[in-house]
Amino acid sequence: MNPSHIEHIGIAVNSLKEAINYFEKVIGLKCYNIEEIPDQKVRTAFFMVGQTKIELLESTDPEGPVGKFIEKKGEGIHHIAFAVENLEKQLKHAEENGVRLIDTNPRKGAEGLYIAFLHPKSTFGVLTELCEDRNK
Ligand code: CMX
Repeated sequence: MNPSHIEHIGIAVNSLKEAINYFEKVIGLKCYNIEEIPDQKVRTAFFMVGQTKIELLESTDPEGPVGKFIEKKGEGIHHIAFAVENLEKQLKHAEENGVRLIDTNPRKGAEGLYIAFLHPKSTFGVLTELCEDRNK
């Protein structure tokens, strides 16, 4: 797939407000965007570290993916996202190599990126996201 970098690391949190406060006051990063993604049932907050973002995820619905994750495992790292080109081709490549796809087609995610998830049961327990920036 030749990812160019880690696009972001997603962290599931109970309270966006409290987690933003920690990342700003203690780590010293600036939150530059807060965005609600209704179809993912999350509110997100973004910080930049070099080329990589930290994406905080607060659930807006206990039945959503992040709500269920926190219920089962508690707060913590939820997923890792790689920046790739030609997302359709990368999904085909993953599938041909026996990886279970959550999204068979790219869809619009946060910050206008095209995204698709690979199932953690076929990626060594790590929910994996592929992201393509088509505005580059
Ligand atoms: N990382 C690792 N394992 C995970 C996981 C995660 N983030 N989320 C769920 N799992 C595991 C569960 O622990 C469970 O394992 P066991 O069967 O061993 O108990 C298994 O996957 C099934 O979990 P579940 O709670 O029954 O949840 P579902 O199968 O309904 O959904 C998943 C799991 C990954 C398919 C779903 O969360 C999903 O589609 N995620 C992709 C979308 C997403 O996460 N969106 C939020 C972020 C949006 C954004 O960044 O923009």
